[in-house]
Amino acid sequence: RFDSISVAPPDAILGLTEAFKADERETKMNLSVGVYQDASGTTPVLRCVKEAEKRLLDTESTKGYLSIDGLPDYREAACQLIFADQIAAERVAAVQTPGGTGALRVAAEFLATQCGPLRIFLPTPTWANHNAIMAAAGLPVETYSYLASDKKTLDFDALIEDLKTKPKAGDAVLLHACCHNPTGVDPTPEQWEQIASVVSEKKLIPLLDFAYQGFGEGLDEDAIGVRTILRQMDEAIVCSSFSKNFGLYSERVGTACLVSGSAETTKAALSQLKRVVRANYSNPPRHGGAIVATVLADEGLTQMWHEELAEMRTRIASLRKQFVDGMAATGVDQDFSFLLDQKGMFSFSGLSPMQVDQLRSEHGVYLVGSGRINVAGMNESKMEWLCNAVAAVLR
Ligand code: PLP
Ligand code: TYF
Repeated sequence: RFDSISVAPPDAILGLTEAFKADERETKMNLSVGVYQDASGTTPVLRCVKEAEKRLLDTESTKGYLSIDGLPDYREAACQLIFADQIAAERVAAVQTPGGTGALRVAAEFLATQCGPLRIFLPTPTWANHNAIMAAAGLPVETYSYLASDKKTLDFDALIEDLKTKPKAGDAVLLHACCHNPTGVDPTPEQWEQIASVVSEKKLIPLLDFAYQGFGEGLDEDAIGVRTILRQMDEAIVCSSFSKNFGLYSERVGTACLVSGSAETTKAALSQLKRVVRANYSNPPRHGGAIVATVLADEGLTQMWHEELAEMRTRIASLRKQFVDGMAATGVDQDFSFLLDQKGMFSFSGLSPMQVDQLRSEHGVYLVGSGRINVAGMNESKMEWLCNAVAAVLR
């Protein structure tokens, strides 16, 4: 029976990192997967995380199962970061999940089983895994316009028009809370107000994917989308992740938060979220959540985290600038200054699939086929080399 199984296509992004590792060229650069690399080219363990781990090693007294919804201190700290004091705790049902991906899957199964029948609307383009996660949970997927045809800016009129005309009351709409993946193009605060009014008027369920809090402009600044929606509406689901902002990629730490209008509704929703969790992975892993809870319970470690996060954020902005300047210095016709307005790790470079192929085969620079660049994978010491390689395929 197993001999009829066919080979599944590799993950369009993670597959590239395997190819990159196998590439024997000495000078190469991985700008595919969304992972932050420091100036030495490594993805560091944050100092605040190391310190929290030391403390945990001394104080942790059990490896017993966590409850289905995870560590209470973790959940409280995660919700505080997302909502600040805007939402009363009794209105938030939160479960600690294995990463942002786990949060999205829990949210999607919750929507499919508790709010259906409904469809979910994803922006075009979006993170490829969104489609897979929603489909796996049994949610029919539809799309709404996002990126303009220049591939550099938001087509806001088309977005609003689509949200007004395509979904029906009760459908869900997935919004990237900040640092849109793969484009780096985010709505302005005024645009968030308008998005929130349409989502509210149309009685849609907002599902906010918040995987990059702190990578755009700052922890609170990046929460503006979530908080604007929740000023205009009682209900939303937020899926957050500590993979990027704590560098806890492999520890799998995220949160699915459901906000409702009343404590009673929240209680019922939490019981259903826990039912989804039980049937998937029973309860979340302890270590990553314990790290986050330890850091955020300690003023000194929290301060250290803020500094380390700010360092990653400002370095990415500086890499954007160096790349734009470096490309201008090569003398190519293309102007890359649009990268300066974009937020987070990613931007579309505008390179065609053929140019992306050529960049990989001739120069050892790995981008995703769409031309998406992970700016956080660039490196000061190899910037000139990178710009020359990109210029070579543009000529
Ligand atoms: N959502 C978006 C938009 C992402 O880019 C990612 C990236 O990994 C995730 C969710 C999931 O993150 P995690 O690694 O925490 O599962
Ligand atoms: O978009 C990215 O690069 C990150 C990491 O299946 C990632 O979100 C990529 C692909 C994938 C899981 C995570």
